[in-house]
Amino acid sequence: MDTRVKPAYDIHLKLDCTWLRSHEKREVGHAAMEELRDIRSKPATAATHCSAVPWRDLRDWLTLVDNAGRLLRIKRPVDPDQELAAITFMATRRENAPALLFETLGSDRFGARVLANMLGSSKERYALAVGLDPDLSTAEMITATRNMISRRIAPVHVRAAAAPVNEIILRESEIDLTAFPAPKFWPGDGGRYIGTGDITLTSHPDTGRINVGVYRQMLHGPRRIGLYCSPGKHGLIDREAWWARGEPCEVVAAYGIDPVLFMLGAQAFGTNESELYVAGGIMGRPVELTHSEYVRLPIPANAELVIEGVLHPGDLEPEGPLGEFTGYYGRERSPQPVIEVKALHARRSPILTAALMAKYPSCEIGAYYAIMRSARILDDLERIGVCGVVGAYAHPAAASGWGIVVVAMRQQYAGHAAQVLALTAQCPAAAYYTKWIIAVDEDIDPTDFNEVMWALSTRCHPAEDIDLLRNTWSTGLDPSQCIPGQRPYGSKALINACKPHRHIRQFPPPTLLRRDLYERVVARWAELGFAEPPPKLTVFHPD
Ligand SMILES: Cc1cc2nc3c(=O)[nH]c(=O)nc-3n(C[C@H](O)[C@H](O)[C@H](O)COP(=O)(O)O)c2cc1C
Ligand SMILES: [Mn+2]
Repeated sequence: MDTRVKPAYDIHLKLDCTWLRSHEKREVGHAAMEELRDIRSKPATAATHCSAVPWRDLRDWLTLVDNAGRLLRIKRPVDPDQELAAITFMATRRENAPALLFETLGSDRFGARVLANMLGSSKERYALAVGLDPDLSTAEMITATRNMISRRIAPVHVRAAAAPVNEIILRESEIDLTAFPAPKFWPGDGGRYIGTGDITLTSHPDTGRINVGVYRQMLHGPRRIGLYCSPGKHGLIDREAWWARGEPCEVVAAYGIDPVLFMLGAQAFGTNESELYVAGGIMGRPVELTHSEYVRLPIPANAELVIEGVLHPGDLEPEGPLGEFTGYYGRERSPQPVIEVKALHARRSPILTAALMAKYPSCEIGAYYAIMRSARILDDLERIGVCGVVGAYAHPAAASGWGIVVVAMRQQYAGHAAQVLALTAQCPAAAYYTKWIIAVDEDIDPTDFNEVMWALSTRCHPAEDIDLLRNTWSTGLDPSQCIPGQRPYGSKALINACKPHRHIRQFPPPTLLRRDLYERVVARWAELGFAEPPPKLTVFHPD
């Protein structure tokens, strides 16, 4: 099935990896050239993997969202100090709320706008971002995502003069970031956050690999921004490597960014892998970068607002806390590195992307994250080689997809469900945080909470079917693990909600429709007066 919508334009980009260090230019540049040739040599609609997304930047994508009726422009003045977050939270207490473009913001002196709930709980906006049919089911989007996330396309370089982000360039003392409507979200937040729906680029001094990470950034002053990277994050590894050499760590941060770079910046890949290549693979076209002025990193050519800066060893200021994706405040205020801003690039009336962290469905880490995490869990299980896994879903309502994973399987032998549960619980994509791993049979759609509740209530015998793993990988952001001064050792419940394998032959048959009757009713559905389409049933009474 070609699930991609057709690209709206052709790609004609000049390839020039001049930001790369000379020793890797040849290799990476050559690979990129090969991949571009590959893209161009095939007709755009020939196969799913070579069509590009039908947008070029955040503004283009917002037009698609607007045309789909999923963008609300708020023209009335709104205070970025907590009021913007309050409106966003209240507007998103139901699933599939529209994206919110705040066009008039108190305290704004730059003519900036703020986009909130960019993706949130909307799998349709995820589909519009990655070029899928928005009507696909969640399970179909997970399958398509597995395909896309495995591709790599090298970024390309566009001339600085042609880069939209260079409409306005300010240097050193010309810069005053307090002119931007950086939101304060929750009453207990430690300050205004210019960066939440952001991306931060750093490089590793040994390899030159450019990392893209979403790390929060608190505004300290006109040219000073706090950068919080938690332990193990690649931005922190890069920073420590530069500082170990006695050199400052250069960074580029974008505060208004397209949805694919935002989504990829929040996914963990290998330490030596650049998210820029994965983003290209997902978009079916290269990420466009351009030259910076001060640092040796590239800047995203189509971003809305970008800063170049440096982190100096020992330059720390108190940072945080911030209301988190768990629905609680995160870590205590602590000294964190500060970016000294050297240059600013912006489009006119830039759109800052702000990510509200809150409990579902108000959290920016919602549908997209659940789909991507599920895709990567299924990739891991396939790589391990366990048979019979037919689906998985990391439900977004479970703390943005971190808390619960449901895995659907075809039971093939005694002990099979226990094996799938244990492997799912500890596979790299699912091991962090996840507390509840639930195995269901293949007739249960793991993305449908009602089906999962049914399986738990009718096929699971708690005294027999629950095992615990102790001292597992977790995070202090889990409020049940936040004892100050202690490392976060988590635990996991493995819940077998499959039909008991021992008694599978005696297990009562479920009440199912006969297929011929289902099809007859589907044919009569409209005639019977139903306006909505009939439900898609896939499991029927055996003939
Ligand atoms: C909106 C949002 C805010 C985030 N804030 C932070 C943060 O402040 N610090 C952090 O270390 N990770 C944060 N993350 C998670 C990282 O983006 C994620 O772990 C990502 O994998 C980091 O990239 P890396 O793997 O290249 O280090 C945030 C994610 C999102 C979506
Ligand atoms: Mn990374």
